Amino acid sequence: MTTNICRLTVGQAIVRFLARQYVERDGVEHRFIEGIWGIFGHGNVAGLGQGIVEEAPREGLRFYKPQHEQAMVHAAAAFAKHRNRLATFACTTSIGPGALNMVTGAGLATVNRLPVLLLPSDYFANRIPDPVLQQIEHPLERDVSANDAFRPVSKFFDRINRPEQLLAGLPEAIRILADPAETGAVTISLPEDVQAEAYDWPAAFFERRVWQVRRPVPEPEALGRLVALLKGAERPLLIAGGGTIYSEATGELRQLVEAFGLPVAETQAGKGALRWDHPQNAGNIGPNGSAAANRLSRSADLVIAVGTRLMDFTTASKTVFEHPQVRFVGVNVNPMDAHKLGAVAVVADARRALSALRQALTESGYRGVSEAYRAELSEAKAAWVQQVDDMRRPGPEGEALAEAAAIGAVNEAVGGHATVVCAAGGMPGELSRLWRPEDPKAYHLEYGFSCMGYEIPGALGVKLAEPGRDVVAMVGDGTYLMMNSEIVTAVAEGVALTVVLMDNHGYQCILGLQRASGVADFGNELRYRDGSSQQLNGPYVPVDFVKHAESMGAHAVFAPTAEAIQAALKDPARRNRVTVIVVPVDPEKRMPGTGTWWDVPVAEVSTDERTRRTREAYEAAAGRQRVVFSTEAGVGA
Ligand SMILES: Cc1ncc(C[n+]2csc(CCOP(=O)(O)OP(=O)(O)O)c2C)c(N)n1
Ligand SMILES: [Mg+2]
Repeated sequence: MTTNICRLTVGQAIVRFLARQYVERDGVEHRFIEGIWGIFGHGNVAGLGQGIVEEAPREGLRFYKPQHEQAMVHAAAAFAKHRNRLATFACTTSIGPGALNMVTGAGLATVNRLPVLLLPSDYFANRIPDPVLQQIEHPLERDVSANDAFRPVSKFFDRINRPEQLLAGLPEAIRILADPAETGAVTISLPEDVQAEAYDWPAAFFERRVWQVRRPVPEPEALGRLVALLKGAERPLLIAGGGTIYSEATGELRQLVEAFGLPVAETQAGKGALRWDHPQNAGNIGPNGSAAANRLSRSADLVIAVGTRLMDFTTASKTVFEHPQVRFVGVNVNPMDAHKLGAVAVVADARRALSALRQALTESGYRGVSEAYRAELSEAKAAWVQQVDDMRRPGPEGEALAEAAAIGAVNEAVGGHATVVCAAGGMPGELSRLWRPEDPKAYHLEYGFSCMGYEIPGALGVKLAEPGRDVVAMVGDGTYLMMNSEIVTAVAEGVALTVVLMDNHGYQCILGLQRASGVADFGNELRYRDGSSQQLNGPYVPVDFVKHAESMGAHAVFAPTAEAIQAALKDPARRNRVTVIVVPVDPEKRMPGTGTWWDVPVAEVSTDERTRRTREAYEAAAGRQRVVFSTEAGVGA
């Protein structure tokens, strides 16, 4: 029956299929693949590229062209993060370098558990013209290509050597992308000849399909164990991770912690789960955290970790939980995360788990934490708020700005509902302490991969996800020099984002780390070579970032004071154009440490006395790491 058959190329079929995939959660449908990003080359221009021009307009799919393949994956990941993983983009590249440029973006998406669909092209399946331009010829394994580099950084990988393989490959790709526990980068490698081949597809393959996004309920036994542990605990602490926000569990979180007086510490991905000024919000945990949250973490006897991967920046490399009998409960849709730190695992959707927990606690007669513990949280929080006020205040007039004061000025000007976007450098550790989000989408930190270069394409992705929101990318000068060219894309798309660039002459956070590791200063600042010196120790290399940004079509402002920063941000024209605000900051006005530890190994032997002393301190600190936590029910028993 010819009516049940569609004859299309692989390229055309992919576009038509992707356009018709939807996800549904809480009774609301979302188009899952909102558009296609691509950079063309011989690998995809005639295959998938032809499919896009023929199918995408008819299907209502928009095409975007970035300036760098890595950046388009960042934009897609940021878009998905802002939309709580209910929508993303597909990304197409040519073979070889274009494809490999996406590998870093794939790693970022997979680490952060964000869905992105990658469609790199591959060399010919028929292998007749081999070796083609950009083909790596593996000497032993003819079926290995550059795209095999995607395997370790993808949650699903398929190579389509015959058209009909798509019939199984594409639905599986969408299933994994839409699954809250399995999601990450999904890669479908497309040999260039196969992309152009036609096939008689069953029409049913292109029917509109709605994928249900799972919200698994907690098992009653697991919930019962959690209730028993909580009732026996004297100093419980809840950690809110990114999963709390993706699951839209922030309302449930608030009700739970208000009902029982539980303190909440946030991770980088979880910051904003509660408003910064919510009385139960102790602030961020770990080496980038608040004094209040870290104080409570040290003495907590029960830690309920919700929607977090428990990375080293959350656990202070496993030193922040000092209570000898501390127990963990992992509430996570992903079993691997739920079981970390020897936790009692509640493998469930965060929203459903928190709601079930509140109900079960109420039914059990639980009255919440003690008055003394509540008072301790309030006092610690009040003291911390005061400290942050002090750190955000600009110094005396005429002195160079500290980065902390510049961040304070930005936050004052844009308020608690603009989305701040950041990923790498010193700023993540400053923003986590200083920024004051007033809703769960106001703080967008990519701190799973902490990838320099994410910020500007990431801000573009956020702006596409919610065009009405004010979006501010905070970038270091190092990050800006690594990846700035999506400013051109934002200009071309008419997407009004703002970039605040902190110029401190190079990689100051790594210089700080170098000093803390007992290593002499070298190789981190942007300096000229000093004569015949082996190191780059000459004067700073000046870069005119204002001119650079202007050359790409942005409106650029030099803002050396808190007032100048605020004036630039309050300019109403900012809402209609790409703005780059260049802020010179004093590299030596660093924020004070948090008194927590981060495991960065120090050289065991050295001719330098400083390094030897640092190694001693390192060994003492490493000795406080807790490698194994008890899995026995201990709290209150
Ligand atoms: C792609 C990538 N390369 C290297 C690093 C390691 N790294 C982390 S921060 C940093 C320096 C960032 O410099 P800048 O953006 O100027 O921020 P600052 O340290 O001055 O705050 C480097 C090299 C990284 N996170 N990502
Ligand atoms: Mg810098």
